[in-house]
Amino acid sequence: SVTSAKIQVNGVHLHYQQTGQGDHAVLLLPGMLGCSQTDFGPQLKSLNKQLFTIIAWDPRGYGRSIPPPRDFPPDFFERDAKDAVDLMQALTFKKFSMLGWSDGGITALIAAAKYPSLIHKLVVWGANSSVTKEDIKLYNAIRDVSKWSEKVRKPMEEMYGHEYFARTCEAWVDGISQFAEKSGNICEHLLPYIVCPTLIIHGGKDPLVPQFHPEYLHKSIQGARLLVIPEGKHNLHLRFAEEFNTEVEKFLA
Ligand code: TYC
Repeated sequence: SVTSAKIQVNGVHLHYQQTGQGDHAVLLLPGMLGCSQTDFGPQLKSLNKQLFTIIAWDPRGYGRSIPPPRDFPPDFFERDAKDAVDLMQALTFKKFSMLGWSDGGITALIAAAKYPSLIHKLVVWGANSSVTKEDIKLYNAIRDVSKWSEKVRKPMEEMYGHEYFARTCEAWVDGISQFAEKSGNICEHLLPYIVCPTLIIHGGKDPLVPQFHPEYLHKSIQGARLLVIPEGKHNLHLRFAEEFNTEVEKFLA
């Protein structure tokens, strides 16, 4: 069974879902505007519950961790990274692994670099450590949520209502574009400080995150492994859940 609860961390009531009884604690980190319910159904259902205790969190302003409403100050990824780590400490999981998707992958990279003694293993997919001109074009193409595919939009509108969803998506595009106004760097400077075993997964057909990004992560994180799922797109952990879960379980074991 999957339980749902809230706990106060850094002044916010963070919501999370939890399942499994294993010794190995694993935190699932959702993508932009995502949360445990919208992003991680197949992982909460099917990852091995004997081996792992699985926590899927809703970052502040996302999912059921509202209020506060979501905002995007220049350090929003660092803030999420600290919230995520402090959440796991509050739940008394001393050391844990992280599975981070997209923006959640960026958060996980930062957390692994800044809190190396707390992180056991790291898996990221659809993540990027910088924002390029090409990325900015792609971001602006999703600013208007009416252009999103029905399949991705519907669970978001059910979670947030149309208004909050549309407004927060625009705020996210502005928020992530802040990095391009500086050097484009999000967390490239932190990658050398990641010392845990790291698996980078990439969908060969990801239309949102160009292949350049996982390749950069692969060459910048010591000892990292890159796994490309040729037919995978951005949501490969949902569309190819069985293969994804199997690979992740092997890596974490
Ligand atoms: N980073 C977003 C997420 O967390 C996904 C995304 C990537 C959106 C690239 C647009 O151009 C984009 N799911």
